[in-house]
Order: sequence, then structure tokens, then C-alpha cells
Amino acid sequence: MGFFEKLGQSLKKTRDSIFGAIGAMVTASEITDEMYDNLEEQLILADVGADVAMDLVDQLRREVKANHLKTGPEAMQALKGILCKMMSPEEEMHLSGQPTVILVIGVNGVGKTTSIAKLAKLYTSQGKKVMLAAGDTFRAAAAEQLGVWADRVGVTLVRHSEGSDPAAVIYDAVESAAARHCDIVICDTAGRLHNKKNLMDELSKISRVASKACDTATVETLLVLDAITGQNAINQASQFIDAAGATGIILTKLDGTAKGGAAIAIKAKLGLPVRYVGVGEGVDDLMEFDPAAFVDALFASEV
Ligand SMILES: Nc1nc2c(ncn2[C@@H]2O[C@H](COP(=O)(O)OP(=O)(O)O)[C@@H](O)[C@H]2O)c(=O)[nH]1
Ligand SMILES: [Mg+2]
Repeated sequence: MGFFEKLGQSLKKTRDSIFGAIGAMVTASEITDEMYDNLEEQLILADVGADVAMDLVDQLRREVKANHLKTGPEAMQALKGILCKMMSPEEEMHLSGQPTVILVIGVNGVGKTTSIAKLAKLYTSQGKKVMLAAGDTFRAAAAEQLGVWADRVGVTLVRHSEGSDPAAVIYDAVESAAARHCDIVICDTAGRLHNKKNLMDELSKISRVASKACDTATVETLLVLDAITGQNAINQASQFIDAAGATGIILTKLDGTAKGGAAIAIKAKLGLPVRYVGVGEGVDDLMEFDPAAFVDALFASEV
């Protein structure tokens, strides 16, 4: 299955429940106040969030006026452009550290460990040497699960015993990756501790240690959000972002929800770009996020 087809399939529920209808409505309508009101209402229903929906419609009004757009299809093209711009990152991810350390954080069950396996597969297939670090030392099963994935993908895993200090695991992994000339170390972390403050303190510590373990290392911190929880995912994100200095988002389970519209609001609300999307449970079901392809798939009439 091709890139576009796979993305399109994973967005089927989101498209069928609302975005397909939004696209059809804007394309078929005259450009009137009623159309704008309708659009705003539908975007809110699509889990884009009220403030972002309002902002999108304002931007569309301005663009229609500035460019003297007259027809529904012209308005639709303009809307797609605005959406695309809203989600586009200012810069690419930095993957040129020696090594690049990718910390993967987020609450339990959102898909951290699975996404790590998928990233390991993706980077390996791009010719990069990858190592994994089992930084979720809170549950023994977490390191086991990562170990199974590491074997399957064929990468090395650094792990300590259950209950050990996750920052020490990450430190060891980064040192060892530097010594072995690995390009990328991907680190799992716990999503639940005895209380939220402990978790946030732990993530801050891991983040500090990761950058200190090696002079030439760079750190990217990807917060994993579960698309199934829609706008709630966004509301819960800011604590994680502050604690660990997150630099980007992995949005998982796009295939399992009609709330894929939440992706639109992430950059505007959190100030962080979506870097990857999860489109299934298999190890190949992760895609680099491409805003233009995403917008096309969201409104595509036939996929
Ligand atoms: N459908 C679907 N399921 C996913 C995706 N990513 C993760 N999952 C599932 O979500 C569940 C929790 O994943 P896991 O990686 O263990 O979450 P963690 O607790 O954050 O490490 C597992 O059953 C995964 O198979 C995705 O993109 N699509
Ligand atoms: Mg996990």
C-alpha cells in the first residue's frame, strides 16, 4: 500500500464522520456568512477546538477578501492552504547528533513503546544505526515488551533491573551509543508513577541527564498523544511539555478514531509540531507527518 493510500485509510473514520462533509459543503456553497458560520460549527464538531475553529474561519475570511476569491472550490483550496500552514513545522527535526537521543514521553497506554519500535524500524530502514533504552523501569513488563520489539527489529536494547533509576539507564545508553557510533538512541520512559509530581521530576531529570551524557549528543523529546482522546489529549499535554522540554509530538491511533481533526490544533495550541503519526498496531504503521498529504487525505473524496 502506498503512502497516501495508507494515510487515507487511517483517516477514514475522521473523513467519513465529518471532514468529507466539510469539504463538500465548502466546495458546493456560495461564499456567504452562512457558509462561514456552518464551517465554524462543523470544525468545532470535528474536534478542532473552538478557538482554533474560529481562528481558521477568520483566516479564511481574510484570504477570500484579499485574493478576491469567488467560488466554493476557490475557498476550499484556500482553506486547505491555511490548514497546511497551521500544522507545518518551522524547521525539520534535528537528527544529526552523535548520537541523536530521542526521549519518548507521555501517559500510559498512548503508544510510546509501540512507537519506539516503529521509529527503530523506520530509522534502521534509512540506514541509521539505532539503539533502544528501557527507561520505563517502573514495570518489569515494560522492558520485556521493548525487548521483544528490539529483537524483532534487530536493534540493541540497554536495560537495567526493575525499579532502577531511569536516568541511569538513559545515561548508560547514550554513553554506549556514542562508543559504538550509533546514530540514534530512542528512550522509553514511564507514563505512570506514584504521583504526577514524581513523574514530572523524573522526566526533567532524564532530560537533563540525556544532554549531559555525551558532548556531541543532541536531544529531541517527543510527546506521544493518543488521537482517540481528541482535544483532551491536547489539554493534558502542557505539563509534560514543561517538565521534559518536549520538542515535537507523535500522534498515535489515527486509524482508530473519528477525532483525527485534533491534529490540526496541536501546533497552534501547544506550539509543537506533529512529527510522526501512528496509523496502526504493526511495526510499519508509523509515518512521518506531512501536513499537505494529511490535509489532502482528510478531504479526499475517494481513497
Ligand atoms: N490502532 C492503533 N493502536 C496503537 C497505535 N499505537 C499504539 N497502539 C496500541 O496501543 C496500545 C498501547 O501501546 P503501548 O505502546 O504499550 O503504550 P505505552 O503504555 O504508551 O507504552 C497497544 O495495544 C498498541 O498496539 C496506533 O497507531 N494505532
Ligand atoms: Mg510502554
